[in-house]
Amino acid sequence: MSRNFPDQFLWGAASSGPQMEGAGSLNGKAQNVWDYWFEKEPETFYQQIGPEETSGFYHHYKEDIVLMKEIGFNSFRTSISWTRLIPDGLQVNEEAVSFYRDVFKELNDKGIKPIINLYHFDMPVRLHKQGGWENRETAEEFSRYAKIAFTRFGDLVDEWVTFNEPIVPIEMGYLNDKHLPAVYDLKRAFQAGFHTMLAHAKAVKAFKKSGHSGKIGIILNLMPSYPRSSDEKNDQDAAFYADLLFNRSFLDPAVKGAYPAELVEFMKQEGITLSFTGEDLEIIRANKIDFLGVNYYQPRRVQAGDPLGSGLDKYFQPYQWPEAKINPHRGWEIYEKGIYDIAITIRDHYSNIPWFIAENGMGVEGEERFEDEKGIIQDDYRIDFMSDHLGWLHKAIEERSNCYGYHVWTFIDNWSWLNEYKNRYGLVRLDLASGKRYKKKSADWFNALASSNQLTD
Ligand code: BGP
Repeated sequence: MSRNFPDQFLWGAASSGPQMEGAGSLNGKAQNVWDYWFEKEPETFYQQIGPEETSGFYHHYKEDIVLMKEIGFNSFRTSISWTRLIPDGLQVNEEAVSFYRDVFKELNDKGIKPIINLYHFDMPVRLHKQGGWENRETAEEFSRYAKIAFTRFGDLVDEWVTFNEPIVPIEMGYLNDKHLPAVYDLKRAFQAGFHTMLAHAKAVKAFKKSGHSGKIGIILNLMPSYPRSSDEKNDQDAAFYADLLFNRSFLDPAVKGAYPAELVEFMKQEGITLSFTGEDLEIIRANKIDFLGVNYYQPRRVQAGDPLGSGLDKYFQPYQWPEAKINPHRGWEIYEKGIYDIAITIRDHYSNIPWFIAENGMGVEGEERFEDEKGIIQDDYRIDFMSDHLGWLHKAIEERSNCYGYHVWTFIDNWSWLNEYKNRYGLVRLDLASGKRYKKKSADWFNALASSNQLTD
């Protein structure tokens, strides 16, 4: 069976500056939280591999872009490194401007549309030390940074993203110890989340005011929430709260311009009072996104909360679905239909806003064992993963979902926040020691898919 995707469908991959560029402090880049954390506690990082050990896009972007073209990409998403562009928060780093301008030109020249994100978990250390997103001033600084990016690169980029997965630094940094500041504090989490949303809306406002003809959006990691049972009210409530806190807390204000009333109610229940002004809410209301990017890896399965539990346990608890298919390497459930459920939710509850899959991919540990005698990684599991998800995405598009693209995570094996190079995600294999690139089997499969705009079984 072959299934066609809409004309002009975007095919490509996503990555981020901090995970791919390398080049550490070269040409004036200042530290972000990851550089700082690694310097202080390298043992927290898998095999003590720090953020400087990347595929070296900073030096290799020309050959990488040639490779992207060979794999059939017509688009590519990466992020600007905030501390490379404005190291001290005041002065624009002209070396960084010329690097990014060259990259965007190179992409455009090859017919690969750059989709440029402003923030991918890389808080400048300078701001982190002043409270990061908990500090309202960070939203002001972010908006200044965004304006600089629009002015310096607006002629080369027409699809902009404010944040990638804004909830992740909140969840992992304020309800977990996987991002800095690594504390457990629900109130601080909400305040930091609010300032992130405010920063987003201020950047959207600046973009609209700038008169650029392009579009601006946000990328959210939406995890459809499924209850353990469909007839137990407590399980249903659990799914409702998981969705409210982890999906709708950014989705609703970004698309609809307002926080869900139930979220406000939740904060009251928890005794959380935020500091904000009426003007902040007005900025959020007036600056909705043009498009949405969705990162989809796995669903969230939950069961009834524990009334005596603490924190969010009161509302929901994780649930291991016995029938779940688990990616043994990353421990994440693989549930292809989740992509369809997201598409239908966006169609029916978020005015069918134009959206695209901004990340979907499979991380595998010890991939070298799948190498054939010619040295090519036979990653059929990755091909199946993409193909199965795309099948469900295609069905949603047939049912009127306004989805206009699919980006895989990722182009080339890259450094990751929590696992460094433990799990490989690339269509292209990176030999970390030599820096050499080798296409995996999935790269050829992707090229056939993108070039034909057609999924074939
Ligand atoms: C997403 C992030 C990416 C990337 C990916 C894979 O949440 O946007 O930056 O890292 O997940 O996750 P991991 O590398 O932790 O397996």
